[in-house]
Amino acid sequence: MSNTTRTSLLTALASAAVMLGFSRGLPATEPGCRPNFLFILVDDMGWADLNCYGSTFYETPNVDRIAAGGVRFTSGYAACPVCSPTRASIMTGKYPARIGLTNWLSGRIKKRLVGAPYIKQMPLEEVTIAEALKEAGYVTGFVGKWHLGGKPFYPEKQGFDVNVAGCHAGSPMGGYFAPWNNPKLRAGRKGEYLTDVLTDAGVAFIESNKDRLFFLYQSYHTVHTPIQAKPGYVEKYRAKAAGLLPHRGPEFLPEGCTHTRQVQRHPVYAGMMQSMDENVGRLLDALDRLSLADNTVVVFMSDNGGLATTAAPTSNLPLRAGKGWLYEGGIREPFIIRWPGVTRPGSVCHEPVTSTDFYPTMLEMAGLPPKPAQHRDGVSLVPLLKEATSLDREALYWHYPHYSPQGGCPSSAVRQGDYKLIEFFEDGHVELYNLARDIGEKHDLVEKLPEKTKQLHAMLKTWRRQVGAKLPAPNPDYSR
Ligand SMILES: [Ca+2]
Repeated sequence: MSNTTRTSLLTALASAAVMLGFSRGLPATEPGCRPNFLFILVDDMGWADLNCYGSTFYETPNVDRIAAGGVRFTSGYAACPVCSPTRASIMTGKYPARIGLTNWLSGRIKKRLVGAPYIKQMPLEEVTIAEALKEAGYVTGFVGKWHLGGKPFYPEKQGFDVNVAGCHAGSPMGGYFAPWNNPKLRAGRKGEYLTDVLTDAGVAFIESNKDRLFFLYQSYHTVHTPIQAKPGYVEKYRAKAAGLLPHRGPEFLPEGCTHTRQVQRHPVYAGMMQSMDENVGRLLDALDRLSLADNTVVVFMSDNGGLATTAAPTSNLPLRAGKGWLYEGGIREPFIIRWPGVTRPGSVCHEPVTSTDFYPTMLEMAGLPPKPAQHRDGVSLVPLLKEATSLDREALYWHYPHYSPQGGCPSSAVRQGDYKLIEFFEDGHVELYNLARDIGEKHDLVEKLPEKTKQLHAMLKTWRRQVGAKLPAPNPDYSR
């Protein structure tokens, strides 16, 4: 065989390999279709905070661009009403109760009960979604808030090739304006805004890996406290709020031992939302500019409900309560997936889905085999993204056996179809709601539907046994 013939043959074989998707060492189920992933997680943002979910005060044209090109889920949930457990559920595909990480790191409030014991880091034994994709040839980047353990458990120990800013802390160390004090982030220049700097890192990661398969997990600290925005934006929204008609009815209503905000018009929070949205736009623009958008899946969600009680910068209405509670305001999230060439632009899905589902979904999108040890709680959403209308799943579950700083009490919940039952551990009472008719959870159906109540309560108790959920205990030092 002549050198020319051999070269032609090798070139032809290489082209065929690329067409068949073997170019990166593993076969894809759909030739040449293995996508990049840009996963954008926002902290503490509420279900009703985006224009595409109904907000008329905040301005989010860029996040709305993701929804316009993909599927917007109306019943997308976080696996927990506080930070760290939901983050662990995304990384592991498991319910927080199954891995024993059920509270934010590291909080423990005692009242009538002592919160259940929980682990203080995501175990290294878990095969994270980053490890699974890295094993398949993806370069993996983490930018922003981690909050899943100390140094031995940082992102670089959990499958990420690059870690910018990911550390033990749950809030920006030193606030949103430089100087900050983050061991994994360069010193900021005076006046620099954290959300902008994290996007610089995300865009740099995309640019330097534009010729490789990549998974970028862009995990913004915003819109978590401290509520701090650029002064110009604060002025803009102060003027906007002043121009609104007075809010009809009270601005706050009682919720347990606290109160819930009933209207969105906090100018500083609105300024944070604008910075968040602009920076999401910068990431999307980078994908467009580098001609990567058509082969990049974009996911957008928040890790728990909006902060609507206690400090209360936002309102999750029509949902009840907010971060730290198992009412819908604490767990229902903006949940958007854009998969170019697959998702029908601007579509809406009402099937209940949750943060444990990303793990099996992303593996299937990448044409990778399932990992049965990790896929114990999540379900792949690929059928829904391809226009199926429902999933084969019995129910969704939550277990938050702790008091939250926002007034939430130790509780568990189950949602099956339109019905949701919440069990409160302090006094053992349960509440039942029909979310299709009563999204605001105002009408408790326990007395009206005793059989349904019994059935869901039994399912919840069985599930807790199956996952080894730990329960809170009486507090011997408690006195009224
Ligand atoms: Ca959070």
